[in-house]
Amino acid sequence: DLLIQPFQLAWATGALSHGPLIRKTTLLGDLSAIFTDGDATQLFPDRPAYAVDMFDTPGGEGELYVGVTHLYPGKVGDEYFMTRGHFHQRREQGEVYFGLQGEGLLLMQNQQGQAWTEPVFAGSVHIIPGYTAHRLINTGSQTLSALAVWPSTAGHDYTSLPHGFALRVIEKAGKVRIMAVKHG
Ligand code: PAN
Ligand code: ZN
Repeated sequence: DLLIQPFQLAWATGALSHGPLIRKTTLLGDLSAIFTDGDATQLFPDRPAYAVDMFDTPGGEGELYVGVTHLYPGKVGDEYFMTRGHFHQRREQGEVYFGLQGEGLLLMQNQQGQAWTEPVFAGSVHIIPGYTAHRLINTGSQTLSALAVWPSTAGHDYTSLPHGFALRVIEKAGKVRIMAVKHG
């Protein structure tokens, strides 16, 4: 066949189509360890916090995965909904995120513990370097959706931030505040 139809992405919503898909939904109840008021996640443990849709494509050395994260709006206490966040198991492997809809932040942190954020919005492009943990945070009132492309061999390491990320993002007096975390 000389003309193969491509997969499709609706840029305004992040809806994927025309290819085999996998969806993984993460519930609030799965995330008690990441929020300051973790116990509050158990009030609504079955509420979806985010969903990741991926094209079910072959992995392997040199291959890339494409997926969209839909992070729903909400807060746990005063802390905005966020993804679990991770380093890649293959530490040197980076990733690119593209903001599609909604408003939020991409929190990044290097292996020296330095952390910073970038605003995520429709049209934003984020080059996540290797050796850098990353997490999305939804500071808006709509779903935050971001497209991601990453090496299929990257893997997820959810355990190597023993103290969590060094920044937290909360709402205070109706405003988004980025706070440094103090470890005792
Ligand atoms: C993304 C993330 C996705 C969900 O596809 O996996 O946003 O976040 P967590 O994996 O931290 O729960 C990605 O960064 N892949 O490498
Ligand atoms: Zn990643």
